[in-house]
Amino acid sequence: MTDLVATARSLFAPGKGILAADESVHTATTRLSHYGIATSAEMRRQYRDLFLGAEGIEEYLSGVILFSETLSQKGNDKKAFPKSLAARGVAPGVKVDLGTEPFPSSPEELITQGLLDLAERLQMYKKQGALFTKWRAVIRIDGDQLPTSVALHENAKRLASYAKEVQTAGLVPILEPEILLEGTHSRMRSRAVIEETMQTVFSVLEEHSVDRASVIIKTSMALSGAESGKKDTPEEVAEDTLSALIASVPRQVAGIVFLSGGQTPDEATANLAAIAKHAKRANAPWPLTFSYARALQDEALALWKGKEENVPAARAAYLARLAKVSAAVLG
Ligand code: 5MM
Repeated sequence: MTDLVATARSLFAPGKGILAADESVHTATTRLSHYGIATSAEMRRQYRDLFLGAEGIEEYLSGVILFSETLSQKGNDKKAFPKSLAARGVAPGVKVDLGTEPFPSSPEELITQGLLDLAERLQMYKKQGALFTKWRAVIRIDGDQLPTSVALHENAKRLASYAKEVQTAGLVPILEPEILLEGTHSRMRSRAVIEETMQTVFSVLEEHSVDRASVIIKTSMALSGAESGKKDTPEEVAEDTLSALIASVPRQVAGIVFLSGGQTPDEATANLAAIAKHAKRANAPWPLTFSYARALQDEALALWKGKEENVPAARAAYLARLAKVSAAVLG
C-alpha cells in the first residue's frame, strides 16, 4: 500500500499535472471531426502522438491518463506509448470505466458502467505498464430536482467498488465525479452539489474500506452553469470551489486534480491560478493540480488539422499552454 501512496503523491510534483488523453473512440471522433479530421485507429494514434510524443512534456506532466486502445499503440518513435512515457518520467494511467447509461430509477440521470470484468482488465492494463487508473461519474444539475440522492448514491457505490478493486490490483485510483457545466444553475448551486457529491462519495468509500491515502479526487470547479448568462471571476471560483472541497474531502487523500469541463483554456488557467493561490492562503490540507483534456489540447488540435506539416506549430501551442497551466498551479 505504501508504494501506492508514493505513486499517487508523485503525481503532485511541484508545477506538474496530468494530461487527460483518455477520450473514448466516440469522444475522440467528435473532437477530431470538429476540426475536419476523419477518424480511424491510425488517425487516433497520430492524434495521441501529437501530445505524447512532444519533446519536453516531462517538464510539466507527472502523468497521462490514456484510453485503453492507446496502451497498445506505438508512437512515431516505434515505442509503445506507456514505455516511452515512463522512460521520460511521466506515469502512464488508464481510463477503466466503460462510459455511462441512463439510471433506471431516474432515467434523466446517468450511471457509469464497467465493473463486471474490471479485475481481468486491470491485470492486462498493469502488464501494459499502467500505474494508475480513472473512473468518471457524470452528475447533471437541473434546478433543485437533479441530481437525486439515489443517483448520487449509486454512482458513489460504483466509484467505491472501482477504487477497492483497483487498490487490490496494486494500482492508484482516480475518482472523477464530474459535475457538468451545462445548465442554467448558479455557482452557489454548483458549490453545494460538489459538496454533497463528495460527502456521499467519502461516506460510501468508508463502507467499502477504501484506503483514502492512495485515492486521488478529480473534480469540477464551482462554476455558474454555461447557460446561466453569468461569468464568474477567478476569485469567486476559487473561494467557492475550495469551500466545497474543504468541507467534504478528508485531509488524508493523496491529492485533488481539476478537470476543465468545457472552460476555455484561458479560463481554466486563470481559475486554477486563483485556486492555487487561495489554497496556499487557506492552508488547504491536500496537494492540488490539473488534469485537463480540452483545455490542454484544443488550441493544438485547431492548428494541427490532422496534417503532418502542422505538427511543429500545434506542439508549440500545446507546450505554451502547458507552461501557463504549470505556472498557474505553482500559484
Ligand atoms: C470531463 O472529462 C475529463 C476531463 O476532460 P476536460 O478537461 O476536457 O473536462 C476527461 O478525462 C474525460 O473523462 C475523458 O476525456 C473521457 O471522456 P469520455 O466521454 O470519452 O468517456
